[in-house]
Amino acid sequence: MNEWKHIFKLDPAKEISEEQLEMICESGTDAIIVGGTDNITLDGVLELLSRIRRFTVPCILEVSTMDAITPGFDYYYIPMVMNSTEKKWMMDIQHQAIKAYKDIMDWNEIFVEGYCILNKDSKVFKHTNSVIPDDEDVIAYAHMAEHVFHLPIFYIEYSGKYGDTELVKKVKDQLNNTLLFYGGGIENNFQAREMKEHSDIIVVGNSLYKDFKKALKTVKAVKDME
Ligand code: 1GP
Repeated sequence: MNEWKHIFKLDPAKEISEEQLEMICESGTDAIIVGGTDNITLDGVLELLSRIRRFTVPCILEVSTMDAITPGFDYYYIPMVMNSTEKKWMMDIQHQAIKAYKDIMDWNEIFVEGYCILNKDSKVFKHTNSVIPDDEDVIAYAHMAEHVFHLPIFYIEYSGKYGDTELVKKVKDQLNNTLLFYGGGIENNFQAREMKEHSDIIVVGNSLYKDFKKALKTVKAVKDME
């Protein structure tokens, strides 16, 4: 994961054709995350997993509901929403999941993400009752992710909206061990490169369902960077 630059995020509740899925999986992206906020069902997750499994690209489940956890993925990402006002999104759901599944959990496959959600209009922001932090707050969350919780990933999430590059850069400058993921509103090569410049890994989601060809090109855009 330390060498990765680009990840596509696919929503099991949204339609993607076979042809498009093949192009995504063979695009050269470093991994596919299966994840979303609304209408995530075990059937939907399993169906998408089996379709992606026909290809060799690493496949990750980003766990958003306990009901849709299944074996068979290469990795599991577990979000902890640091700027939620409710403790359950930071700790309690994860606690319950570990209580239920600890005997079958392989910690080599599991990575916890410190999430900071910065688009107040996104579904995930509302769903998790988050609040918009100022820049100093975000930087403090990044420090907590790295130094308090020793998390492998700090995720700046603008889901659906292109974010503040200056803020992303400020956060990146503070992190040494924790990887910085950026996701939100990346639709073209310029945005992909700009955000990759300031983060470790960019995540491209929605634009696959809006302008597929442009979204696909973001892989090469960041892979060609030095
Ligand atoms: C969403 O961060 C990802 O969880 C990607 O955001 O869907 O806006 O590309 P977009």
